Amino acid sequence: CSSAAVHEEPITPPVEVKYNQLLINGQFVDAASGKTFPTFDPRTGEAITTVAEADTEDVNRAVSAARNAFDEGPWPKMTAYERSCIMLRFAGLLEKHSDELAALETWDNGKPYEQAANEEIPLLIRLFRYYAGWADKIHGLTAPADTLHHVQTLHEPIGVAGQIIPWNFPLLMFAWKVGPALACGNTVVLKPAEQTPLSALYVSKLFHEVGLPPGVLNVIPGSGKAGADLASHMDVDKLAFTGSTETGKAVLGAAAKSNLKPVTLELGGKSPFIICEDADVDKAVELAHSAVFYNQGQCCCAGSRTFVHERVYDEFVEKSKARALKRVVGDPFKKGVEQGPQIDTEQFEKILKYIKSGAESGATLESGGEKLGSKGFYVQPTVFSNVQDNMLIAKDEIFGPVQSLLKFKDVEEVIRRANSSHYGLAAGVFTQNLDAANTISRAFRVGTVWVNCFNIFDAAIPFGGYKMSGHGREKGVYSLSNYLQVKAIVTPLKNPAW
Ligand code: TXE
Repeated sequence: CSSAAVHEEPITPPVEVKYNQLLINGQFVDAASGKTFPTFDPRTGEAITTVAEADTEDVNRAVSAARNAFDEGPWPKMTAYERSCIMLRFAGLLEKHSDELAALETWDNGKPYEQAANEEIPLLIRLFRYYAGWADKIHGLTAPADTLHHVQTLHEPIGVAGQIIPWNFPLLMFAWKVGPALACGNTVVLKPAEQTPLSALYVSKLFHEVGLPPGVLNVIPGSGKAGADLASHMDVDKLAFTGSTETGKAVLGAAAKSNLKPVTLELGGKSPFIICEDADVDKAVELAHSAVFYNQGQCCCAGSRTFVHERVYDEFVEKSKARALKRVVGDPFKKGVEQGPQIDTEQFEKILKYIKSGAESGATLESGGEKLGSKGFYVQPTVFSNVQDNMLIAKDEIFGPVQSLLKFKDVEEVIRRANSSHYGLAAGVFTQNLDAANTISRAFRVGTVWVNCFNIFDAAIPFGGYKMSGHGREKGVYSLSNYLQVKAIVTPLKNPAW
């Protein structure tokens, strides 16, 4: 791959860290214990800054602020239109701070600046405008009863929402969670991932500048311990989590053992991408490449099992290898860089272990396979051919820049193989044949199917998993029901005719 930039001195990020404390009840405060933790620059492995580390006492303080803002405070009692206006003003201010936000996201996460600036920050803004649009359109209905009763429903906020997010898309995960919760009138305690706490603090400060009342949105950086405290808290009414399947199980268990709060989970994936025999191979190679390598391969929906029809398989392998060798890896602040470093040493080691297991289990290493540079967490774009379904690289979520190319003969066979996974998050199919596209899309046991495209995210497109990829849907109209209670109000009627 084209990787010269990895060996150069890191570019100085065009942004400063302004906020590194907990944000509770509208104020930046230190942790009760005074403890802090470092957040690292994935380009070098060196600390960017230290951040206040929330523990049980801080979780309690944040939940109590959110409780108060819900029970007494203005948020659920404001008109929906007033809430919508604050969210719209927030989106406007985000727009003004786009450059700093993109830079902060790149610095803390390692993703290409151009990706953050051109794709993620605009989508962040769009998501808040989308949810601001919903705020004053959420309402119940009336229903005809068999008895002499007037039946109406109210769609009410659930209360205090605990939200735990990962590090791969820190600001987008913030928007997917906070947007619908606030639009529906809930208050929030959000725990960002310990790897990437900076951007959530920054945008939450901006939110308060446009009139968000204190206590409505509290942000508590910290480890998994703070997340676990949130999940088992008796005063948290709803929990939303994105992360690993293993932690998802722990969160669900903690919710069950405490107050049975409803939980939405967005977990891992091992998404199949099926390339049919009629595919335009050049286009399919490019799409399959970006499906798996996007965001350094750190996407829950990454197309990490590329099934290619046997008639085009050899050509596809050659071209995928050539494309991976051309992938520009380097300092994510540098123009034209397609791939930055992985998030941290843990993920970096995990990926290299999977690459080793792929080679040992008999897959053919076509390109990559090594780390890059002497500093930071860079991994070569790696392509394996001759991958078999039972190999670990075809079963586990690697969460890195590793493409597995599998061969298939016919549609029925590939559907069965694509579905034989504990995961069911997303899938793709590439074909010019409408019947094949319809048959395959309907047969996939997954929450999102991309036909002749991949990784298309839009505020209106719901996202979530079947099977062990999770519960519930985020984005789109479906996301609102995660944050609403339905109350039926029944009143006797005197006159059936009226
Ligand atoms: O996840 P964790 P990690 C997958 C991916 C990755 C693996 C591990 O395969 O390699 O998970 O990543 C908080 N109670 N995904 O270790 O631990 C934690 O602080 C409550 C897929 O980063 O699940 C962070 O805020 N919370 C994924 C969040 O959970 C806890 C994105 C996610 O961390 C907790 C990221 C606990 N007991 C990783 N322990 C996706 N679906 O997009 C940790 N946390």
